[in-house]
Amino acid sequence: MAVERTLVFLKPDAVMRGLVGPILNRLEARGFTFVAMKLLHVSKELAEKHYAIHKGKPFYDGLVRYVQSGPVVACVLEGEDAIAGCRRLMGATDPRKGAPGEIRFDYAQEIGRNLVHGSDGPQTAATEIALWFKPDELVTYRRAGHEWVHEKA
Ligand code: D4T
Repeated sequence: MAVERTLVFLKPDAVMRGLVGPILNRLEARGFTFVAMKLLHVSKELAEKHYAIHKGKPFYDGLVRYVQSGPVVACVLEGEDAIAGCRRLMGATDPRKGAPGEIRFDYAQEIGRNLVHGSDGPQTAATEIALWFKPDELVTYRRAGHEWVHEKA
């Protein structure tokens, strides 16, 4: 299984509702490593670039407004199968269609307020990491206890 990096950001509802700690804890507790993290207001330009694939869809304008409606916490996480692994922790895009144990099901109720974003593939992850972070904002290190998460460390 490949070691991957993925772009995760906690949307304004996560920050405004005081859910940053609980959500980041789910990702951290599974054993993924934070390679970068920052709190920011998303500019219109960043919002439009990030969601360019959805331009023209009925939910696009609301989505671009939502992501700019308060601070977000953006992170890069690293680990084996981190892209799919983080998305599985987040759960169904529509919280109502998820299941208990998924971040979005446990803490959210609506697709337009679904708390968290995670890259959906290796190419998207590379593009999104480059869009959100400068290379010198990425910090490489090995978490203590790596061998207690990975048998072949
Ligand atoms: P993100 O990109 O936020 O991690 O979500 P997903 O990867 O799980 O889902 P997506 O790209 O299909 O949707 C992006 C974003 O748009 C919102 N959305 C989506 C919405 O508000 N209404 C909708 O009908 C859809 C399909 C939620 C996530």
